[in-house]
Amino acid sequence: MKRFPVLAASALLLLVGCHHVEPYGPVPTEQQLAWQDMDMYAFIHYSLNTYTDQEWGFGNEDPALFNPSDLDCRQWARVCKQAGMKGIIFTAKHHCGFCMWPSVYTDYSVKNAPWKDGKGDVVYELAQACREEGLKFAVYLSPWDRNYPEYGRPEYITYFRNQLCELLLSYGDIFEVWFDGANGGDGWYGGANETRRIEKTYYDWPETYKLIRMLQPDCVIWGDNANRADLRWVGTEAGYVGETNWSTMPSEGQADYAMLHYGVEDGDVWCPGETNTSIRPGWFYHETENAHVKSLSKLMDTYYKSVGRNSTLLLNFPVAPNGRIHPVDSLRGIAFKNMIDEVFKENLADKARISRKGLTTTISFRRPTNFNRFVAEEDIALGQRVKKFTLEALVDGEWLPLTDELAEDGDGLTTIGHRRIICFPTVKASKLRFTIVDSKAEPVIKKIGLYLAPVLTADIPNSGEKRSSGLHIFFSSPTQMLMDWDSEQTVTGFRYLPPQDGTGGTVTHYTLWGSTDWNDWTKLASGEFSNIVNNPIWQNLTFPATKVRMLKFDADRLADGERMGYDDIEVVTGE
Ligand code: FUL
Repeated sequence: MKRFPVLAASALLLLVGCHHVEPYGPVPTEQQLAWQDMDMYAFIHYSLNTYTDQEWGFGNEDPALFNPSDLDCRQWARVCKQAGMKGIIFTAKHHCGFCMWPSVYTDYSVKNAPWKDGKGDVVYELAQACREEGLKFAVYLSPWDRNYPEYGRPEYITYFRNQLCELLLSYGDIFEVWFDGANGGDGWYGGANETRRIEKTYYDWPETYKLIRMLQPDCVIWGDNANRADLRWVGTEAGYVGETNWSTMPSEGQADYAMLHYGVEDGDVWCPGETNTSIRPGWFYHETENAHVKSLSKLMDTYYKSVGRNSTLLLNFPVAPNGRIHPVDSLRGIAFKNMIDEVFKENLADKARISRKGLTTTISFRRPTNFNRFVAEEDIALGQRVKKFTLEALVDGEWLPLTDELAEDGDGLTTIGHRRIICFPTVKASKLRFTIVDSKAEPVIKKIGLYLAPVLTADIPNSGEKRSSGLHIFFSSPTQMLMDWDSEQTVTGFRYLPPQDGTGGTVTHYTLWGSTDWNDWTKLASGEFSNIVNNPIWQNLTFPATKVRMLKFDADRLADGERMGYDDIEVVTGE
């Protein structure tokens, strides 16, 4: 493969001269490249556990428990799309063995549940919904099955592969298969109710991988066993990978935490890390966790420590017992996406002069400019090359070194890979100097960027649920408030009480929108709150009765401050 450097508007190729560049070391396959470009995609955990309030089902839970009142895969897909996810990986079968599709190989599935009189197929409905929303679709098929009588014996491997074939042949394109590492132990096993241990070679993964490659050639395989798959676990479910994250690994052998978390610099195969975590403490829904959905700042931290560290982010949204993603999770997910857009909306380097001398690139501004995020991307199709770089900002005539404030160790300015985001406190500088000081081969940088993230990567005061009136309120940007009921309401009015304590953020000009699906928004009202500054009393908006599930209140102009403030909000519902 030969590549020629191309110079695009916000892209800069940093090379020693302009010539053919040969790939160096292990490089990604087309499938791994396409996967890496997805950046963020969702996990959805939903099974009988949702109805037993468990994380791991034993395998003897009654299928009669599966009878959601309002299961709506389109709602899941819409929420995930609005949250910036490019695809969904669904727990088609979790460790309990209950199949969310009507597998012909077992009775332990939706076909024996009351939902849709046993005629339903959640995998099918979700695959369809993903297609409609332009999302990719993938499956989690637990290798450990605590229900199946033959688990631990050779017969189970045939059963497992048969199920895999059903999933890979009946639901269109599958972008990833996820084989969880939890394996063997106690379980129901068809009534045996015992502990079963398995050998490391029990699953014979190479054969299963061949099957997947044959049936779904574009699919990537996630696995954390000794037979290297296409993607690796990052050693934790807490949502971060090492700041030094190599996409290479040894082709064989069990990997320890350090290898998973940091990759292996001299590994002989390309095996990038996927960072998986849940938007709330558990993978499955538990009502008791409704107040513990991750905050916006926690989610941003997760983003910087995954997508910003040469990884992807697989973010889990559990489905609640009614069959829908809970409004707190959906609002938080959408706020997360809006905040990412806000942070990266303007590459300040686009407006600056960029010069290069050797392996140093200098970005020069006409006048001192505030920034606090640096982004660099290698052309990983040619391999991951950069080992170490430095960043310096020219502030008042003095070069100050910048370091990664999120790094656990050292300055954090190590390898780059697909994308590296470096966060540091805001500097007002006339120049930024980026120097590659160590590289395995000549570096091929395809993009650099400088951004100014709003101070708000912390949470906005007053956000969160407003339980008293049943409203779930969340800010998706400093000037946008979202409300979600997750059930249809007829709204006829909206009331806004500006801040009463002089903290600022009074909205003078507004637009109020309503929607039933997060996609199509109807303008309900817009205009100016007259005399609100001098007389900050309740402001009342009335409009024709409209059916909505969610409202969006935009502050088009604020009297003071940069973030919307409010003392109270009320929505008038009813015909
Ligand atoms: C874990 C499993 O045991 C959890 O239940 C969950 O599915 C998570 C994604 O992987 O190891």
